[in-house]
Amino acid sequence: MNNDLQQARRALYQDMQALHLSPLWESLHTLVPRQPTPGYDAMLWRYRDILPHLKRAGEVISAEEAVRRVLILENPALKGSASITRSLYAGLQLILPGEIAPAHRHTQSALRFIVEGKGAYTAVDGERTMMHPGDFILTPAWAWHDHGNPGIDGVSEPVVWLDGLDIPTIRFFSSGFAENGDSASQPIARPEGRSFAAYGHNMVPVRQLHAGSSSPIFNYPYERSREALETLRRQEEIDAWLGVKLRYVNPLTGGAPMPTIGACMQLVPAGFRGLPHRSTDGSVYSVVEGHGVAIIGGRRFEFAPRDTFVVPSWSTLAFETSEDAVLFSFSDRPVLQAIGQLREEFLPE
Ligand code: 1HN
Repeated sequence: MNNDLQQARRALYQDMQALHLSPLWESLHTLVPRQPTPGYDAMLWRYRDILPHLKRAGEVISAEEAVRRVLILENPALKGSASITRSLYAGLQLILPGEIAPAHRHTQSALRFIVEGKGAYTAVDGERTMMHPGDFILTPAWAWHDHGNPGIDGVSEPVVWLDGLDIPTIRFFSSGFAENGDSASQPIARPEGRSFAAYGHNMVPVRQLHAGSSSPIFNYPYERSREALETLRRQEEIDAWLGVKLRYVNPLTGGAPMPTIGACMQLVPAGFRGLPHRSTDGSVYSVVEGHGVAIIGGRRFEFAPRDTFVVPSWSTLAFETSEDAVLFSFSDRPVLQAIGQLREEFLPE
C-alpha cells in the first residue's frame, strides 16, 4: 500500500475518534473468528491449597459480617471480573457451626454443590433442605435464600460448598436486581422434603403445579445421582468419551434446572482412557470422588476429590483415571441452546 493511502486512512481513523466511530474492516477478522477464541484459561484449583485460606477467612470474618464468606475462583485471564468463564461465576463458601448467612434474593440464578461437611441447611422460598456432600442445590432467580449451620445428630462442623452463579451473564444484560430480607432467616412456609416429595419421583402434583422458569426440585440428593450412575455403569456400555454421564433436569420441562445454568453428574470408571470431546459451552467441574487426569486442550490437569477445574468453550476434554471418579459439572449450555449456539464434537482420537 502506498504511503499516501496509509496516511489518509490513519487520518480518517483519527478524525472519526471524536465522533466515536471506528472502522470495521480493521477488526472484522477478530469480531467474527473462524472458531471460538474463548479468551480465558483452562485452570484447576486444588482443594488442598484452597482450604487453609478458607479456614483463615473463617478466623478473620464472620458469615454475618461477610454476608457470604466466599473465596471467588477467578479465571486468571479474567482478573477483576469475578468470572470463571465469560458467562459464569464460581466460588467456595464456608459456613461455620452456629452461623447464619442472611436472607436475600437477586435476579442472578445460583447453584450450590456441597463439597464437605454436614449440619448446614439452605432455605429457598420458604422451604429448608439439609445439605450433604454431593447434593446439587438450586437457588433460582429472585428466590429468597439464606443458609445456616445448626449442626445435626450431635455433629457440629464447618460446611463448604461450591457456588455457581450466572453473575457475568446477568451483568452482560444489565438486568441485576437484589434485595435483603427483613430477618436473617426467612419464614418457613413448607416442611422439609415437600418439593422433593412433590416433584422428585417422576410424578408431579395434579393441582397447584409449580410456576416459574426453574425446576421445582431444589435439592437433587447425591444418594440418588450416585445410585443411578452405579446402576448404569453395571448395565450399560460405557461411553468412550464421557463414561456414564447424566444431566440434571427440570421434571416439568425435561430441560435444564435453571434457564442460564445446566448441570451434570458423571462416573468415569477406573482405568478409563477417554477420547476427547469439545463443546461451545464453558464448563466448571467439581470432583466428588476419585483421582484422575483431565486433559484440557492437550494440557494435563491431575485432579483429586474436592478440586475444581474449568474447561473453556471449544477446548477439547478427555479423561484418564486410575480409580472410579465421580464428577459434577455445570455450564451455560441452556443459554447456548436457546440461542442456537450449541455445537459439540466427539473426536476420534
Ligand atoms: C450469593 O447470594 C451467594 O446466597 C453466594 O450463598 C455467592 C456471589 C455473588 C452474589 C450473590 C449465596 C454469591 C451470591
